[in-house]
Amino acid sequence: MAREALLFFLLVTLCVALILFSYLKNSHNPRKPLAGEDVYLHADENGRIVTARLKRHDTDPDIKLSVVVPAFNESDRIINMLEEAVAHLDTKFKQTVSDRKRRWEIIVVNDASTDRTVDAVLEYSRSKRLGHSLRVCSLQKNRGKGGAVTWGMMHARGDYAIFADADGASRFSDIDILFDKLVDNEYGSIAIGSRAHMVNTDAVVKRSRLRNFLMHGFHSMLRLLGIRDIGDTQCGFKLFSRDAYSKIFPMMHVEGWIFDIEVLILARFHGVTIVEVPITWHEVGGSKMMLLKDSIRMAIDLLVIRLNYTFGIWRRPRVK
Ligand SMILES: Nc1nc2c(ncn2[C@@H]2O[C@H](COP(=O)(O)OP(=O)(O)OP(=O)(O)O)[C@@H](O)[C@H]2O)c(=O)[nH]1
Ligand SMILES: *[C@@H]1O[C@H](CO)[C@@H](O)[C@H](O)[C@H]1NC(C)=O
Ligand SMILES: *[C@@H]1O[C@H](CO)[C@@H](O)[C@H](O)[C@H]1NC(C)=O
Repeated sequence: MAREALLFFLLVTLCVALILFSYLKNSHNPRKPLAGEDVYLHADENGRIVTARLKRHDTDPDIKLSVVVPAFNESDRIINMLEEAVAHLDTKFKQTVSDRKRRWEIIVVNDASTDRTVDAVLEYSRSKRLGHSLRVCSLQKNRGKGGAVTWGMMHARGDYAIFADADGASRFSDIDILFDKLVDNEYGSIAIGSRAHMVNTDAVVKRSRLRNFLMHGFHSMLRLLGIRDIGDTQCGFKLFSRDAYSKIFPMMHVEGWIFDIEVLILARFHGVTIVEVPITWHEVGGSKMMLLKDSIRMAIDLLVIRLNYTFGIWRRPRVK
């Protein structure tokens, strides 16, 4: 009797291990680019919408900053965010007062939206004559925020690159604070916006109880599995030096909400310096996170990231 029980137990364990293994094996490979994803749209000087070829790992010495904006069904919110960003970028990135050349680019990564996101962005670009400075790339199939940011970062050309949410929850001009705090480091550096200083303020307390409960759960799990010394890993406002973003993003696997954690883990592996900088944040209506479903996904992803690097299944870059 005992022997059968043992056998049964072994079988069950084996099955569970197999299922888990095949899940891990199949569900977290970085997606290969699909046909039609290697181009971007922009509005030319005459206001025509033009298609051009995207180049990976390209550089342009004239571009100081690339801004990557993931957008999924954002036609309502993204224009406000772009306006705020363009206004700030146009005053900030000038060599001289009369300099009219734009030394920045915005890359909007449309993650297979089914609304008017692309049209709205191109219309805006045409009205502001942004030309090559605003590129719109479209993923053919939805990849999730991590996939979209990764795609944008692989095609950024600036000395620095930041990703920022399309909902404008962070104040774009806070990028100045991030730049101030960015450390010089030959292996690259990152300044991440942080809302950790707001935990006991209205903005957080007013959020629903479920949301806060999940947030605390998430943080406990993070402490166990991931990153211990960063107060807010999930803020959608992170600035990278070129050394940092060009090393980190080609190695990314995670496509979902939790990709920030993999970014930070990879940064550590690469010897990149991370500084956390308090920024202004206001909750914007219309979030597309489905609380319970996304929390469960995040928990699973977090476990996968940890296991994967611990068992050396994902290649760990060498730290010098
Ligand atoms: N690419 C991609 N981006 C997404 C997806 N869902 C949301 N986003 C983008 O991720 C950013 C943040 O999305 P929100 O829906 O505002 O998420 P949120 O719950 O408000 O997140 P917080 O602002 O941190 O509270 C926006 O730029 C969205 O367009 C998705 O499925 N794919
Ligand atoms: C980790 O991810 C890789 C590649 O995405 C996959 O092949 C592997 O099975 C995963 N394994 C674990 C334990 O997470
Ligand atoms: C995106 O927008 C379209 C058109 O408004 C809508 O039909 C679709 O359900 C939306 N999808 C999501 C995931 O919000």
